Amino acid sequence: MRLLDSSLALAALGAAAAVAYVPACSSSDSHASKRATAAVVAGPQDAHCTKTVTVNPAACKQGSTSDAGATEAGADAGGGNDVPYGPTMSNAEGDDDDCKYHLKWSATSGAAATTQSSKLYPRHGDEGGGSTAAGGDVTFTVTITNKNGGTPVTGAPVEIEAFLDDTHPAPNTTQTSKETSPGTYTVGPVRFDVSGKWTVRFHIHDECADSEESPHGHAAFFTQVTVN
Ligand SMILES: [Cu+2]
Repeated sequence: MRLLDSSLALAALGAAAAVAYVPACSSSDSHASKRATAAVVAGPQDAHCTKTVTVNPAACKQGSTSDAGATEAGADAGGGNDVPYGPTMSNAEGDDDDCKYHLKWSATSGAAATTQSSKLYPRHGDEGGGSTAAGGDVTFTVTITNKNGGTPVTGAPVEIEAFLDDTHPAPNTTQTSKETSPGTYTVGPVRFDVSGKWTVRFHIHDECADSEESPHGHAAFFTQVTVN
């Protein structure tokens, strides 16, 4: 998984470099020619955590190190039922499934047609299935703090998995994540191809083992998407 991510990152860099020599995306680019907005869905306030788990960085590498591809892909296929994910949450903040982190998120519509091509970007549990369909790109901002002490979670890889339902993932994009201030990350683009009530799942430290005290965590929120 880490090797794969690295090669993807290199591929992404290569793609970015190549794009730099090409005139800015023209109106003929059909991949992201729509505009999407992703709004918070109001609902019951998240209160699923009855405990606070303190992350142990050393636990990142515990367990199987060759797992990621096989084990997680198998376990997570389809975002299905045998996955240790908690329920998708409403509102703009909540705790991760394992009660390690607290997240607050917002979304910003990106300019249409800012990407020239789409790449498969397999992440935890998402080994493809996305398309390169047209849609609108949205960038998410997420602020992550440790539940224990409320300190910012810095230097964390953050990735987003988005899906409308079990059979409709978001079209592929090459996501990047940038920490703009300690514990606050902009992640995207995420492409939405149809309107509806989507789930956006933030993956934190996806490179780590998915154990009780590992830095690996996930939190999923509903977002009402409008594409036009
Ligand atoms: Cu993950």
